[in-house]
Amino acid sequence: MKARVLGVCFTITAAISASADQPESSIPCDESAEPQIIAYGQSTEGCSIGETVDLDRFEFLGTAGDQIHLAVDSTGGVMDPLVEMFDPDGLPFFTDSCNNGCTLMADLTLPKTGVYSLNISDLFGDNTGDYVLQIERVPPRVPPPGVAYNTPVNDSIGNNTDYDFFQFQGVAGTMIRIAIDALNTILDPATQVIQPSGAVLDGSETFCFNGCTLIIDLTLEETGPHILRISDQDQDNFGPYLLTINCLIGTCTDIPLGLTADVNAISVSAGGTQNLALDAGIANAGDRYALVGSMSGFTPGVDLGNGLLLPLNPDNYFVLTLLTATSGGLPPQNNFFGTLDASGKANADLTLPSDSNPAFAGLILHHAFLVLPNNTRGGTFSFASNPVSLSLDT
Ligand SMILES: [Ca+2]
Ligand SMILES: [Ca+2]
Ligand SMILES: [Ca+2]
Ligand SMILES: [Ca+2]
Repeated sequence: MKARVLGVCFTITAAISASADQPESSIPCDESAEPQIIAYGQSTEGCSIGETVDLDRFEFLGTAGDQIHLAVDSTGGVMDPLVEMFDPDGLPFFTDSCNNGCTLMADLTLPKTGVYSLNISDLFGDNTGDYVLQIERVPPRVPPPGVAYNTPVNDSIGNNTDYDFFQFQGVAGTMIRIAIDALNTILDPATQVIQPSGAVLDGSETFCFNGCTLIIDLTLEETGPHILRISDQDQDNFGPYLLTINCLIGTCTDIPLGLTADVNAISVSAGGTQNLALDAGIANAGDRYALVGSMSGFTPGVDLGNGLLLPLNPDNYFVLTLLTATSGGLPPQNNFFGTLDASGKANADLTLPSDSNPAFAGLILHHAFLVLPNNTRGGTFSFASNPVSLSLDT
């Protein structure tokens, strides 16, 4: 969401740190273009049950076995969201509702692969009101940013239904502390940790209320990348928060942080630079990488096989960044193609000169990087980073 991305300007820091918000994706509702396609991780914008008997249609692509979380937040205060879902064969799959401006939430496992239909209306057809729909896959397909131990991260639950995901490296037997400080008076931080096996870590599903700091100590049971989910309990509040993961007992190692930016907005009139830090981990030391971009969003992205997703939607900018990759990128881009150092890291930047074309204002660029196939790996991609946004302002 643009407004939220812009709000990040005040977190600008001199050094590259994990202080910037991860991007969110939304689709504007269009009553005349139903059924509307919604991708995992997206929320709707401007949807409403405009008449008591209105019904809004959506479709999403699901894969058998996907665990999804569905949320419909009735933001107008009175509408009773009724959700009716049909599987790819058109058979009823899920129906539920709640009352009086509530948030309807459901965790479901998809039985089939294909296009699911989802209808939203008002229970009993006697209320109207705005709402937000969001469908998340848990864990997400878009690679989440990495979090290093003992390194604070600022982010936010951008709207009530937002789910934020992070990755950290876990070592079985170590004890860690996850602390989430809600930076307003209404956010109710709620968590879940998903282990490398896909199982939820015992004791990791917890929350506290009303701008609290949630502190949980967990003994890890598996070694490998863990996913941390942060959301608002009951999905009826939003706000910024500060996250830190600390290692309490044992030796904890950091996960590759993926792609990190120092700023998320540049003014086209004043100009500026977005510094990008790339970290694919030591397993990719000495390999070639390419930073690629999109002007049309990061989800659903491009499936690279091998369980990897490049979180960028192909468009003209995407093609242009690919074509210019071997020369280091487009003219404003520096080191968009190169070789990772002995730690699997690199730096790149994108500089917009002052008095750039005012027509660029309002654009949101997304970038992510790929570690390119090399012969020792049999020609497959080995790493795709999280997406990072850059909002071009007036
Ligand atoms: Ca409608
Ligand atoms: Ca009703
Ligand atoms: Ca968020
Ligand atoms: Ca809440």
